[in-house]
Amino acid sequence: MRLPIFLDTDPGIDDAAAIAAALFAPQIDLQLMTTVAGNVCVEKTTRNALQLLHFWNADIPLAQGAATPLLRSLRDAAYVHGESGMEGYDFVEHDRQPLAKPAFIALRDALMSAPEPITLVAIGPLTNIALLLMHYPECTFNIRRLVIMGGSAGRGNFTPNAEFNIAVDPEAAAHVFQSGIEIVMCGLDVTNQAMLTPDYLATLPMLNRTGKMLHALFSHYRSGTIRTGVRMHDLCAIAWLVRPDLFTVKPCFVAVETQGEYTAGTTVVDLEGRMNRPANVQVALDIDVAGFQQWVAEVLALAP
Ligand SMILES: [Ca+2]
Repeated sequence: MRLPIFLDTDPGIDDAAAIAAALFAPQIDLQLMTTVAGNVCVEKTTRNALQLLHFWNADIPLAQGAATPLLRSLRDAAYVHGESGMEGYDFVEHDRQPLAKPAFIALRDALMSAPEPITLVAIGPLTNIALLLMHYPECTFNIRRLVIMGGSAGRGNFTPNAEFNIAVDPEAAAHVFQSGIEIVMCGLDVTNQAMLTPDYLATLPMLNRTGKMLHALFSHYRSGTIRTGVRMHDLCAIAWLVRPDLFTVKPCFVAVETQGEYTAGTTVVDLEGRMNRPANVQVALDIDVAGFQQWVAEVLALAP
């Protein structure tokens, strides 16, 4: 039986690769997509997500989510993903529209009517997930777990200590991490290792039209280059769903710093149990990189 998931995303170039895997990994049943402001503003992440669904002719409902973090103004990552958020490929025009309700309500409605518990996957800032849990805590009975790309047990990639997705909306992340739902955190500890090699990238344009499109996007990506390899941060969260055996995971207490003048958005990961608090997050600390690369190649080969 395929694993039913709802995917919250801010495409985003590595998001595009993650969406491809969520659509074409045979073990996954992608039932709902929601967008959030992050890599670029939410109008652009929504447009990008709809363009990707149209590219793959995928009939997945999509709801647009939060335009800003809960309390802060948006600081985006257009310097990594280009002005549009998905620079490098000319997608065709289409008339697809998002659902006529905001993401956190679409998530509530879909969770309440799902016949079995759903795995939430969040690969952008956690604003929509926090809004869902704040407004509709009754939904948690039907959340199997939340798998995120975000955070770090070590250093950051946006500020010295904070990873981008958490740093954009620390208050949302703090609420989600304290909510009591089961959380798997694929942070920089694994995602910085999750490189696709230049040799593999060079084969993508010949693989299929998905490979051609992703190669064009990767050529404009600034988290690595097509010549040195690209980091597939968001793809790690999808990989964990299908191949948890590729990851070394440790249950830890994790808090999100929201007050620090220099450290807001830091995930404080209590690896040694010094704070004597119960573990609230399964933290991915290591990844079998060769196994990951092989899995990515297998999945992308299944795409059109
Ligand atoms: Ca993302």
